[in-house]
Amino acid sequence: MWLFKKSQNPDPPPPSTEYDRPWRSMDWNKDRQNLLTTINNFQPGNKEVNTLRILLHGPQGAGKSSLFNSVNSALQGRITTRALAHSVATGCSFTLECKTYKVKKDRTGSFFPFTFTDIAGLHECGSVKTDDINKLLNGHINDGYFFNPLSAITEDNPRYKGNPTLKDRIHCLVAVLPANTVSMMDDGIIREMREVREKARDLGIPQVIIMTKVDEACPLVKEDLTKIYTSKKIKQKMEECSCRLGVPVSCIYPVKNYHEERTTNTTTDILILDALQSIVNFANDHVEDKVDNDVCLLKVDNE
Ligand SMILES: Nc1nc2c(ncn2[C@@H]2O[C@H](COP(=O)(O)OP(=O)(O)O)[C@@H](O)[C@H]2O)c(=O)[nH]1
Ligand SMILES: [Mg+2]
Repeated sequence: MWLFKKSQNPDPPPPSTEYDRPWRSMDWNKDRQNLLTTINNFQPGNKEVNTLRILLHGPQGAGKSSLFNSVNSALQGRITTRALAHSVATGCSFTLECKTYKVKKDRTGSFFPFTFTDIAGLHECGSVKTDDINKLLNGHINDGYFFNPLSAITEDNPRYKGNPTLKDRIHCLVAVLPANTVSMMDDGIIREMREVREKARDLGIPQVIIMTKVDEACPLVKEDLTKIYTSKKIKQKMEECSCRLGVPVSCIYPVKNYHEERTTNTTTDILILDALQSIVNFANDHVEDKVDNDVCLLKVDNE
């Protein structure tokens, strides 16, 4: 009798993993070309700074090198792997090079007016000293410097720049966190990331969070990347990143990097290019603000 009754009232369906409407709008058919055109035409607004410097920062394995490769791939229209992803570092005693990458614009040999500095990141057993990252933010460290996890750079080092100007400084800090493991991330790493973030904030450097590996965090998104802004799981992971790092959700860009693909595709490109456009705009606003501030200061001095 009861069994019969139960079959008449089946269990309620599991709650949906998707929202009815996306929380960010994106035109998956049109936006790629618009984004490419805008980025191709972009020029920094401050003539003293012809290249905007973007620093990638985050734990080892978060997808920093893959993010640079994905930006490069989306802009070139083919898969490229210039930054060595998943470096085979073993143990705790390796040194970490500060490497800056330019992105080639076209076959004439010109470059986009922005660069990415990729440093192997923070991890449990020895990382780039926070003091070194602060120096890097301020433009004191030249490319090719090998970070020593045990000691920070000293002023007598040949790669130390004594009097950096605005063009040498970092113009946007990009923190990279993986969606699939953000909950399990060591508190020490998060603390270090917050410290760097706070330092950047004190210097007025804008910041963006890139949340990678969305495909690993949500099966729905793995199946169909266009569901990224309707997936409840991705929203929840973004809220987690926001809470752990202390940044608003609006500064977080979820992306899937190219990591095993052989060709680029529109949806992956759009997410990468949309994040890139925001990063470049924030960096540009920062260098323009610096000019405005300097002009204000000059005016005050003259009064
Ligand atoms: N599934 C997936 N794997 C990724 C993604 N981004 C990076 N990876 C993989 O994660 C690993 C670490 O990436 P890597 O770029 O070397 O991290 P880094 O240490 O921060 O530079 C590599 O095996 C990548 O292929 C992503 O968006 N999705
Ligand atoms: Mg790397």
